[in-house]
Amino acid sequence: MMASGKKVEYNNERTEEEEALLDDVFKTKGFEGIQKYIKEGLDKWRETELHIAVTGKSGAGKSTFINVIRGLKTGEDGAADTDVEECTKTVQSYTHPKNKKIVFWDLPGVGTKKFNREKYSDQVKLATYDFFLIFSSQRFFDDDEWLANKIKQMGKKFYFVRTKVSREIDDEENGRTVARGRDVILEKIRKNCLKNLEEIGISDSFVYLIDSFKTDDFDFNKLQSCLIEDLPQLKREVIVFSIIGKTDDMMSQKKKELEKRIPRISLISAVTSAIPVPGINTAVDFFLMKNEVDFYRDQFGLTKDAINRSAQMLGMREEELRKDLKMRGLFMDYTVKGLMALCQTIAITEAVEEVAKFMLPIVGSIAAGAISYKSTQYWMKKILEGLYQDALKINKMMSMHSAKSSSV
Ligand SMILES: Nc1nc2c(ncn2[C@@H]2O[C@H](COP(=O)(O)OP(=O)(O)O)[C@@H](O)[C@H]2O)c(=O)[nH]1
Ligand SMILES: [Mg+2]
Repeated sequence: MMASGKKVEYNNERTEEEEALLDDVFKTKGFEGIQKYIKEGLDKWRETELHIAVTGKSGAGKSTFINVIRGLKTGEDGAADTDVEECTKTVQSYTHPKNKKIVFWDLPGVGTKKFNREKYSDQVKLATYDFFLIFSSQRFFDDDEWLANKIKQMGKKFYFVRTKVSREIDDEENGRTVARGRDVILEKIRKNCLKNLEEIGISDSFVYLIDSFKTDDFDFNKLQSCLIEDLPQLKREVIVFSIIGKTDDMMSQKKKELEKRIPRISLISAVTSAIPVPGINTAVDFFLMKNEVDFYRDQFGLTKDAINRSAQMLGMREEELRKDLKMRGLFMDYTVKGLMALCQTIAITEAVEEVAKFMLPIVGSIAAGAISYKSTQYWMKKILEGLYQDALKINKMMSMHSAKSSSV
């Protein structure tokens, strides 16, 4: 079957990363070896550990933040106790509910009798973390500067985080006769924080103003995005693919990382088509495609269960939600059979024309391989975009819904 007259737009640009990957696998392994190698690469993030240290004085809001970022409330099973004097404790660890390899470490702040500068590095095993969040609900002190320098010397990143800003804004608003905009108050807090950091010898820094009870507000998302951007590729995948956040910004981060997998998925497809299996149509690796699409849906909160949950929150039935939003991605049949039918709608003649221009080092000489590569790439991009748009639509509907219910 062929969709007559349908123009297929291919993107022939190959990234350097893709190029190096193609070269490397081609030289060292046979076709089967290549398949295995790329598949393992796709899953490597699942085995990669990420250790996040949260440090700061007692009462700064460390435990509360760790609970919130793990999607838990104080008092729930597995949640950290909040408002607990920590002088008797040392270091507590909490794993991420979606990925046990992400560990949050609740560290006591430096500068108490028990945790003084001389012993701190050893006591908390400072060298073992990937990055540090230095918390305060008020001022930062010389001890924070000392710690920041230690972290810098180890070649690692730290971020200053000022907590409980919502409460401070409320207090300030309540204490005034003439109302002042929340933004104005927020900027005043920011300015004070930066001045405070300068006073302890840290200039050119940024401080994230957050409130763990208002994660949609202030710098909470900015902090999350910044951590992601600063991490090396594999660690970035760990956090982007594990984090539950559903903001538009998070969805776009997820899309960006998922997109990077497409050349590899396409290459496996191409290689598969070059290995003849009698009696099986291996033009494209549909099982692989289906797995990847399932992964997209899980990432975007578009599995059947997740859509059901979203529909419930909106007070609708699942079918209603799909129809209401005219969801493109969700109307598609993502079974292996459905994907096969989809791929057959590609204009084969055009795909073959493309092959002439597209010289893959490994499979370029094999027309079937090049066609598989291009059609897998084409459809995965389309499917990813469709699902991404659907996720944004749900987000929009959710925020309209919550705005409506809070104005009632
Ligand atoms: N309003 C507000 N209260 C917070 C915030 N973070 C923590 N708290 C409260 O501050 C107290 C101490 O928090 P906790 O997380 O136990 O601090 P830790 O000692 O640094 O672990 C608790 O009563 C929390 O409910 C926040 O961002 N906003
Ligand atoms: Mg605590």
